[in-house]
Amino acid sequence: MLFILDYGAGNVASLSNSIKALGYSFRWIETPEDFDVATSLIFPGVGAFESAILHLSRRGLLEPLRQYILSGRPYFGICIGMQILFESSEEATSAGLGMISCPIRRFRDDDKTVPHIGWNTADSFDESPAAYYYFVHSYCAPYDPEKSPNAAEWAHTTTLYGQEIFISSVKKDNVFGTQFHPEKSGKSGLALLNAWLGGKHVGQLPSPVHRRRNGRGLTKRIVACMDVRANDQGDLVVTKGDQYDVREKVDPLATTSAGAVRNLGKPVALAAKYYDAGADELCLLNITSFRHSPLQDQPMLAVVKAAAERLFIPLTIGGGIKDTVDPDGTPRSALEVASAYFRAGADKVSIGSEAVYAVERWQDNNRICDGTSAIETIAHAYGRQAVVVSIDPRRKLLETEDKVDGNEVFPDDDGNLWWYQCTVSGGREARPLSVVQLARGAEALGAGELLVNSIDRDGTGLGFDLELLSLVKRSVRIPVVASSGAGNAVHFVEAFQKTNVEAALAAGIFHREEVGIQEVKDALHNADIHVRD
Ligand code: 1PR
Repeated sequence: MLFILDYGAGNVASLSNSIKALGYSFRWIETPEDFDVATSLIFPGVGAFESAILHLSRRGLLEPLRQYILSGRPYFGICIGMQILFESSEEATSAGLGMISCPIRRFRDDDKTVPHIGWNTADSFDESPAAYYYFVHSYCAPYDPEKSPNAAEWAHTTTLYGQEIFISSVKKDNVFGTQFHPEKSGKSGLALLNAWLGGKHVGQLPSPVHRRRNGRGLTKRIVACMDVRANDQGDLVVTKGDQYDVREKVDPLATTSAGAVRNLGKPVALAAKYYDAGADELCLLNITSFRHSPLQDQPMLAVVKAAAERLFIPLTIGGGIKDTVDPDGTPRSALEVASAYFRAGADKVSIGSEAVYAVERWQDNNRICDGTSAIETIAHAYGRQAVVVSIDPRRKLLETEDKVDGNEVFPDDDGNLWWYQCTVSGGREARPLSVVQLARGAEALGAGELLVNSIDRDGTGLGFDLELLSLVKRSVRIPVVASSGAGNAVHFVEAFQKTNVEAALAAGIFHREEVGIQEVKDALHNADIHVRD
């Protein structure tokens, strides 16, 4: 019987969906005795090494896990489930299982953004072609055969990130482990899981024979975004605004009614289409959730669940991640809201308005992180890689009372000075906070990634706001996703070449089928920008 060990952090829904999609059934490890009857075991983990060890120890599962692995029965550890095989981690004071004598270390961030988020190749030591898998982690096992011969003996594949080579999968006897997430790695991930589930885990996967590394490192990511809201009939639809206005303008041909919410399709069907077309990631934003509690929004949770059952790439859900009160007066924390989305199948949550308020409070509090904001509580529970901050800035003419640094102020052609002002509630309210102040504050509070929209460019097709992206990119060390304004494939090339963002997102051109995801990737290939095939 296949068992899965869940230590309560991260999205195990993805793994369970993948296993079910491959036609296998499983049970969850609930008690130490379950290890006795398990004939194979998967331990997936996102989040922190320390909390994994503590959680397993508290539930009395750490020693049974060690005994299970030593018994020779098949084990597959994913991410933290692989790292736990090592002796220790810089992230934690607790020791790991110590089967691989090498410490897990934090990536250096002098030459690259940390966490390492996205698609990279797992380069095998034989001649098999490198496959792309999805990674999300800040700590890794460095590949250094001289310093750690025992670790090198276990190394099954390595991966290049910046100038660092790390062990991206390990294999020895009954034990297999991957730093990447096969359950989030599309078809190549499903194929790997299927091979392991089919019994190819004991010595039948390619053997490590030490060879050159052939990887090119992390790819740039193409993200398809769906803004979701109820239309006037109450159905959840994918909509798309022009500068955030999602209602139809007066239609001279009268084929649609002016004022109606634009309907560009059903969220799950569109999400499935983009997965099949090769999107690297998907994003669903519940754009009117500021009006009510997402926990009451069962249709949206059902959409996330149905999408997660159909897609095996990372899914970000945004909208309404904040402390709320249910209509019956029950208070709900932002962490509870995020947890509901994670349980439904989200891999990351995106926080908009609440991040602005949190950074304002942080600034007023002498930049002290007191652990209470939504960013902090969710990052603490699920890891910072699970927390995206979505920024909705708009250009604003500089006035004497505006408190912005000189390097955030730009002149226009007429000599006027303007800056990027943050907004909340989908652009409805401007706040006295600049985009750089928000980006830096969000990073300090624990965000793992920034989604940088532009109200001025949204839906215009004029291209990404390169000035805005460069400004944010040079202000933080976490990954930045460019959003708003893509009108053709060249706009993506420009964004990557001129601002070095990690990912670029589009909505309208994909929904209206004006540009395809493959067309964007072909243009990037031709410009020698590394993307997943
Ligand atoms: O504030 O935490 O509840 O989150 C609300 C989220 O909903 C935020 O991420 C905010 O950006 C988003 N949102 C709110 N109102 C709108 C709207 O359009 N009226 N969507 C909205 C903004 C922007 C992108 C869009 C890109 C690309 N969405 O998601 O997809 O601009 O579009 P394009 O390629 O067509 O130019 P909270």
